[in-house]
Amino acid sequence: MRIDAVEVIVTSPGRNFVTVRIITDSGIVGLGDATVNGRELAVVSYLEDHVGPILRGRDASRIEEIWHYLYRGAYWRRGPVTMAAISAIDMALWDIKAKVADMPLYQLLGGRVREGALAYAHAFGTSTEELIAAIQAKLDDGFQAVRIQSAVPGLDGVYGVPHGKSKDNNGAVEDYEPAHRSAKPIEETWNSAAYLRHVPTVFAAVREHFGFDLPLLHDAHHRLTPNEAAILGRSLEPYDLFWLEDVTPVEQQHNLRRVRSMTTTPLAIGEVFNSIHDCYHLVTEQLIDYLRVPPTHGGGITGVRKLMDFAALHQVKSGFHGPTDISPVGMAASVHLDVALHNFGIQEYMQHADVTFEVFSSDVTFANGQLNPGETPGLGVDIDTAAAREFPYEPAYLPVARLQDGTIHDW
Ligand code: KDG
Ligand code: MG
Repeated sequence: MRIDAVEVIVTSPGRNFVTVRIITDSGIVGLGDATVNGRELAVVSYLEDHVGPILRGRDASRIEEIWHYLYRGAYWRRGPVTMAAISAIDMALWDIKAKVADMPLYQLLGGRVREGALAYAHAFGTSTEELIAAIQAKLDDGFQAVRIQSAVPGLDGVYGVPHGKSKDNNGAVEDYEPAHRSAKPIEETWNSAAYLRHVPTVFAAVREHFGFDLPLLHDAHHRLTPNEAAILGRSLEPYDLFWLEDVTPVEQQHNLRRVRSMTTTPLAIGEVFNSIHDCYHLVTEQLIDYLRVPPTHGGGITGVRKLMDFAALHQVKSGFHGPTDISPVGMAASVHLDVALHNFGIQEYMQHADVTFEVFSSDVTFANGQLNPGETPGLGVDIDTAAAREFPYEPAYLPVARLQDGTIHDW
């Protein structure tokens, strides 16, 4: 079975998505997610100008070889753009292989090891009362684990607490960089000292209201120094977090040594990683508990399966990134892995806007706090190419953070 064409579809139903469609000479088609939030068109060029032309005519069944052809066979390796392109090709080839086998993808990964994948929702509030109401709404929706983010007194906007009212972004319940937001990044202010003082008070109020059975998570979005991260981890220990995420910028893996030695709060990292080399020391030195790199950015099913098997040797579990900028195609890939990986931890699940499903269809279901991939052969997803054309690309960016004196701050 030969690859006839590699199509790249850019569409913005609620937000921008880049989807690869591999068409084979047998007529079987596979889908892959290549979305890199805020840098979408760079991946489109990589795929259309450099990957598609060298894949035409190749044997679509040789997934492992194609992975190495694109990764090892290229002089310029790694990086988010290259790896998102490889991820999408790999995902589409696994979709095809599972369709040929007439099995849902998770069966080719060894079959189920659990009945469903525990998912966590996002809850946010500009006040503690609003946050408590938002958590309750997620529990009412069936979630059994919640990430909580709160505005910080004195700061205009904090990432993770969407600007404007929820439900007004093209019907999105929650979204940080929706289509129509603005052609340039918005700017937010940041003050680590104010944040470090405020967050423990939020957790105290939430634990007081909901008790200790509810798994709670929190994301620091890479904003802290190792020492600040250690202070935060220690101050949150009484509130028994499921995890504390992305405490420091990611370039320096050794940053986590200080954090780890100072606090027993579980740590998660890796939504911006794209290869095993980004987290080798984090894993082998057991500096983290959960690894966040999803199949959309970590080299597809092939890349992330290897990464998670390696992590399993060091008791590190998965917690794949699952915001709305992972398309329904990428989400399906994650959920197939979630039910098949022994060292699954939890799955992030930000629900897409209704308008997203005017373009994509997906067999992924959510019930009793868990996600399931469905039984359709392949990934269980499809894209309506005519509907996709109705939602043209619009520039949309992640915000930029500045300190109150104007200095640009870390992501
Ligand atoms: O593309 C980046 C966003 O999806 C990300 O910042 C959201 O931190 C995030 C998360 O944990 O989902
Ligand atoms: Mg995050």
